[in-house]
Amino acid sequence: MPTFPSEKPFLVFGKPAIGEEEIAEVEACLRSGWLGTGPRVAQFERDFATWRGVPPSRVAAVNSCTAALHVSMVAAGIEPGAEVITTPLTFCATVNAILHAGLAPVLADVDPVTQNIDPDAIEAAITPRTRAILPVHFAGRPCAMDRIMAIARKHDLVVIEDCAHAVETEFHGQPAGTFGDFGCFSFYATKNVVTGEGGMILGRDEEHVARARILALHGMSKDAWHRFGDQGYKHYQVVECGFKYNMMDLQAALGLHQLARVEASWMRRRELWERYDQAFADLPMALPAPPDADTRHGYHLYTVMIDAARCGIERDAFLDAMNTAGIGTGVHYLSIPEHPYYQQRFGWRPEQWPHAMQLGRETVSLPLSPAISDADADRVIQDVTRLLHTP
Ligand code: T4K
Repeated sequence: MPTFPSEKPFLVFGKPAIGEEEIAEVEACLRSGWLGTGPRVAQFERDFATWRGVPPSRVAAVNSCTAALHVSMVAAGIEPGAEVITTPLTFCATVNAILHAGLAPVLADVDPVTQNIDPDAIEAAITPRTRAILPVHFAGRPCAMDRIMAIARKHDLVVIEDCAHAVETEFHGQPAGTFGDFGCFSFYATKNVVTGEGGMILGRDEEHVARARILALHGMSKDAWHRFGDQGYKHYQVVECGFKYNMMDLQAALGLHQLARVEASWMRRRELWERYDQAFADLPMALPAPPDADTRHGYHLYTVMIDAARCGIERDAFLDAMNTAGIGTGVHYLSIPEHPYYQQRFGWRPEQWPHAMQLGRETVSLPLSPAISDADADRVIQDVTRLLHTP
């Protein structure tokens, strides 16, 4: 197999685009001496609520999307052992959060074109023990929320949207995360809005969100910022057995400016997406399906399918060759049943969900960060084209 070693610096997949504003805000936070949950987190929550068009009382910042998913399922009051239907084509956190909440994950296969959970497969997976659906807006593409919400209403199910890839995503003009009972966002280092580690819960019901906020901080009625103020010390009460999932001001210091640039970053990733689409149009590899009408794609992952028969190269060999060429890539994702833990615990086999299995064995994510330049993108295009054109 041909390789094309490069003299150029390694092009990191998923490199976060951190600006001077973020660096200055983190420095100011450090100099202020208040690093924990405080005014910057409160401001980030308000800005995020404005971004998604909901009142601030319907959002709560946490330290990861995994935490947001876990706390949302607890705050939704789903009885222990109940079944939650989700997708096999996702990061392990989606399924692990269901287990952390004492619930039972049930997988429903994806649509091979959209890579999102298939509503027909959801309907087929419903049993008398089903209590919730956890769709993932994969790669930033909105799930078919009209059909999923119709199924949820018909069977009286809770819906918790995994929006880790979907900060900008909309379905029929409505933001992802505002359809279900809860929407859970990620601000991990490689996500579209970055706080390093971080997450946000957006809830339909203010009381549920208030409970989630308390659960995310040990079950305490007051956080430190509200305990120590000009009016003297205020006692807190532990009203729940909670978790340590609160976001720090240090993280929010990044988020404030990342969110302020969310539209510009989205436009840059769309530019790169279209650049790839044009350049790869005649190559044998399958490209991401174009965004559906009346939706807004979050452009989080640009995933191409390396089918060895069509492309003349195995997916993993393609990954290695790109790495040798100095281009970082990602794999989102080997399907959940490919992983030994779930095979041993549930007896799951990848073949049971054939679409997710095939996508997981062929997918390659190409660099799409707003931190990459046109020249970087042209390098990616050149090396991909060379690899797929070389007999
Ligand atoms: N639901 C879904 C659908 C998710 O994708 C995730 C997390 C969650 C829930 C849970 O969200 P959090 O609890 O984490 O907020 C990997 C996984 O592929 C991704 O799905 C996962 N998302 C994330 C936590 O980990 P990648 O593949 O984008 O990044 P990673 O960590 O493999 O790094 C890729 C490249 O990025 C590295 O080669 C270098 C670069 N990088 C990475 C870091 C951490 C940097 O340049 N700087 C950095 O600081 O996510």
